[in-house]
Amino acid sequence: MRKKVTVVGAGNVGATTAQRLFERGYMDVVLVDVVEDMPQGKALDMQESGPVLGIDATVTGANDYGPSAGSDLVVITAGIARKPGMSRDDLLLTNMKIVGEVTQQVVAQSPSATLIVVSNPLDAMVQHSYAVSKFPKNRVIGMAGVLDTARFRTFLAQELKVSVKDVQAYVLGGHGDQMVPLTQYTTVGGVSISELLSAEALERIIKRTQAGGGEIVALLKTGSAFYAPSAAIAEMVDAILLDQQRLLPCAALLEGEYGLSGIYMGVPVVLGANGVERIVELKLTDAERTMLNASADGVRELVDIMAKA
Ligand code: TXD
Repeated sequence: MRKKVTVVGAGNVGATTAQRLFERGYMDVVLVDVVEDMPQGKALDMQESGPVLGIDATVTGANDYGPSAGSDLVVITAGIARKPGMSRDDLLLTNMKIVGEVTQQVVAQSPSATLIVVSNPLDAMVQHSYAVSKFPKNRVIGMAGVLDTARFRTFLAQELKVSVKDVQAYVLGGHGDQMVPLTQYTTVGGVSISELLSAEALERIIKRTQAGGGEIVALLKTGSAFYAPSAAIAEMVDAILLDQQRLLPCAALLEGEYGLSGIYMGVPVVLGANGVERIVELKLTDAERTMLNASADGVRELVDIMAKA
């Protein structure tokens, strides 16, 4: 039997994710949104690409969670996205309500699913979804680090004129502006980045990466990034459903790791059939630790606002 994946939110990120997953061919996809007929229309359009692509998997659109029942994995992209001038934190209370309601419905239909939360502000939303779901921590994961790292790797590859395949990097911390790039673990074909790039060039690329989401928002004007985000989600879905044991930066619940507790934060994890198989603790410099703590304070502030709402 094929695996079953539900994507909640059929907007830019959700629909593009559904397409990427459907085109892998090894899973059936259910696309859920509150907008009447829209997920059904997108799903039917995708389904009709099947004969051309040679794919027999199904993709189903719905406005309720019945068709999602028994999903192996659920991706939550529901919510509002940034417009120019908005920060991710401006989305907090609106998306908290949406992500909370969505999580309740998802859990009722798919009690054994692994959840990948995507809605922003990411670290706070995944923490909220974890609390509402009452799932074990290994089965509630946030997507941000793979995207932030992909942006970093893109800019490094362009600067050095090398293949993106050879650029390895890890980022810790909150999504986007709060990310902590680990330059000591950034390599090109195993060669440390400090051997290949000046400190100034590296700093410029880090700044561009941290503001990478905003750069796209400013260009698109009506929404935020979705091609790279959906590619990042699909990589995580493969890692889990195909039990690949990939080492990827994801938002995971910390319970003492990196000196932090009771908070979701981007860290390198091994992703496999059990979701977060384990968190990998890397040695940090004092500067990196300070940045990570600042990032954690930012997430805690949002979690406190949610607790009072
Ligand atoms: O790295 C990351 N984590 C991110 C996060 C990268 C890119 C986008 N990121 C965030 O994902 C973004 O800030 C938003 O909070 C979400 C979704 O972004 P997207 O660009 O897909 O937003 P859209 O196009 O506005 O789509 C959101 C859809 C839209 O169709 C709504 O009708 C739907 O969500 N929606 C709902 N679906 C189901 N149930 C409920 N309650 C609901 N409310 C809205």
